[in-house]
Amino acid sequence: MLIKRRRGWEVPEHLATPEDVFLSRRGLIGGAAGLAAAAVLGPSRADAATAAAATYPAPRNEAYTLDRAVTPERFSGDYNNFYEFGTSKTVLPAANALKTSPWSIKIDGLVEKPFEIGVEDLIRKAGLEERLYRHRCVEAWSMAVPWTGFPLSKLVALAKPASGAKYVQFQTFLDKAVAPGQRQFFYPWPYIEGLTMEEAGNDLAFLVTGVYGKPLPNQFGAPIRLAVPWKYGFKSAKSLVRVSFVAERPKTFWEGLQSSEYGFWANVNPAVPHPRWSQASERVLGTDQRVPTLIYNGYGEQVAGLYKGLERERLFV
Ligand SMILES: Nc1nc2c(c(=O)[nH]1)N[C@H]1C(S)=C(S)[C@@H](COP(=O)(O)O)O[C@H]1N2
Ligand SMILES: [Mo]
Repeated sequence: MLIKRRRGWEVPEHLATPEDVFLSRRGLIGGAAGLAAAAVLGPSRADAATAAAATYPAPRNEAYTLDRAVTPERFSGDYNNFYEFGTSKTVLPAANALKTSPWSIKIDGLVEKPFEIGVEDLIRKAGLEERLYRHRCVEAWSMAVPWTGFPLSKLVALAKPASGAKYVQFQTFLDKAVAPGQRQFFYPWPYIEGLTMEEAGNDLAFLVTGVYGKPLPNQFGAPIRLAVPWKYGFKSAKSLVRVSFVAERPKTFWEGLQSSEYGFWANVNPAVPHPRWSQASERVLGTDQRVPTLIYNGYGEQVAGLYKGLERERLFV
């Protein structure tokens, strides 16, 4: 995402979308990924990697369908926003420096009892499913991906929030030694995002641990990130280390940087332009097409009710 000048989508586009790439890969992944991991990692880490890969692909939840082709991984996996690893879209090599296992998340704030839980443990408790979701970046590009994960509401239930909790705050890891972007003091690290409790309880709010039928590659926000598909992509914070239940609205990363352009609510709305560009349409990654953007990114039926009575808020910035 950009503060000034350059616009993310003004990048030359190329190549067409083969719609069968993802489907053909699915059949292979369970066995092949484990074997490949064993070959690359050697015997000691191979067992853990094989165990993790064995839970993928997870069963598809058919309630979440798409109106468009799944974006092939070679496009979505090499065009990422992950400012911890730089401001270009090519963060893949740098992001691979992040060690994502073991990894645990702190659950704290207004909860019955704060605790820390390993991602593997969390996955065992919550279970995994696959959902096809659209993703709409505020920069007006989009993709459609098969995320694997579990509803955020399951983590909320484990956390047992107190009645005073009004918001859920998400925090990304902070480690200047591995994340060169975090050495730039201009940014208000760590990356913080937030949802209201009601938003967090909506079934669409999803914690993601995998994509394309396998554990998340680092550039997508491994080992666990958020997906809130009715909001602009920056709400979907990556590589989470802490989830806090709080009484006050969190001060989010992008809001801290440029609140006139990136607010707390950030619901997708084609009729409300960004101060510097239109949000009426979007460029679909891996294609040369622009398609009309939909209110709440097409998820209005599920989420519009969350905003009744909040009409005076800046819901779409
Ligand atoms: N920690 C962190 N989370 C982040 C970002 C980031 O820079 N850092 N970028 C956001 C933005 S702007 C988008 S569009 C999505 C991109 O997700 P993707 O790279 O998996 O497509 O991640 C979001 N989550
Ligand atoms: Mo974004």
